[in-house]
Amino acid sequence: MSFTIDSARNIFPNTLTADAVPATTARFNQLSAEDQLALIWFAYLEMGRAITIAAPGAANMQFAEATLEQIRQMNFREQSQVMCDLANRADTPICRTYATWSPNIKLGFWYQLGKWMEQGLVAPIPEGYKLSANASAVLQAIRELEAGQQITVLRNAVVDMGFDPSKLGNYTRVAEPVVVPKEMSQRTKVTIEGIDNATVLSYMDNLNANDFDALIQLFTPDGALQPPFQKPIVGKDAVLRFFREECQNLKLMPERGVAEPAADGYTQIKVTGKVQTPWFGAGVGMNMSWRFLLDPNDKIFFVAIDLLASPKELLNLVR
Ligand code: ECH
Ligand code: GLY
Ligand code: GLY
Repeated sequence: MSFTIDSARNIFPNTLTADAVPATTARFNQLSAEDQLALIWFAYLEMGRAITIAAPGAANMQFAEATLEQIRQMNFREQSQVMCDLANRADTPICRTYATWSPNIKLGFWYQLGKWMEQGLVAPIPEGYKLSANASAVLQAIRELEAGQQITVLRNAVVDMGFDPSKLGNYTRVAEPVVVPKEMSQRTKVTIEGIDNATVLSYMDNLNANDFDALIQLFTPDGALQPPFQKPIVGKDAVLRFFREECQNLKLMPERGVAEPAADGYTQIKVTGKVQTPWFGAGVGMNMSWRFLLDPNDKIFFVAIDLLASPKELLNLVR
């Protein structure tokens, strides 16, 4: 029996992922648009007391600028309508534009609207707005998550807003420009307790250096990458596009791992450690695992990246 992407997804089945994230997202999605926006506003204010969101880079904002300007010119009623349309995934010109943006552009767009809401330039959540009982319960559930899970729920909420991209037909994807890879002299090398596999070490180092061309060469032509809470992205072209659009300036800090032979000369390797996003830097360390399945030539046939249920899972390397 040789591996398929589907069978590869089941390596290291004892990995406990943060199920609270999709569960909370599902409850969030049941709420009215007004409740969704108000809930995120309250969560954002509360989180902002503990952690700081980095301002989006200019490169990131230029693509949202025209839409942001258009919204800034509107009156409060129209602005509230646009925000509700986005939460409702309505079919409007702005919701269609939003659908073409990469996650970081969507996040940068809301970052700017949030600033303008604070400054009184964009319609606030009405004073004294009272969340429904369900929305209050979802907000409470978010409060009880660890920070890495909280920011994942927020990111997912933002990514899912706007018109459904799969209904757009042919369109041009809009993402921030790809940065040049780090200078060789600026690069760092990870060490992972229990792991000396060169492919896994290069994966971490190349991703940390934004060297996506070197990174993609570690994959088999039909190789796949499964981001947290998503279906696998299959094939070198699609994986490379994902790296360029969504994986710049991440900081991977793997800590430990285990490697063992699998069927047909393959090797399965699980690594656990922390990951930082450029949006929060050292302020939020996400507890992650990587589950690699390497072919007999040590090329990556499959890698799943998971957000772990708790810090305790960092020590769980059983298979
Ligand atoms: C306001 C009210 C109205 C509604 C809204 C508002 C604004 C909300 C704002 C939210 C901002 C949220 C942000 C969240 C950022 C989260 C980032 C995360 C990143 C995780 C990345 C990971 C990467 C893992 C990977 C690894 C690999 O090896 C391969 C690649 C990859 C308040 C106005 C909406 C402003 C900024 C969670 C885990 C390790 C899979 C990528
Ligand atoms: N400040 C985070 C980003 O632009 O990706
Ligand atoms: N997907 C990378 C980030 O949001 O920082």
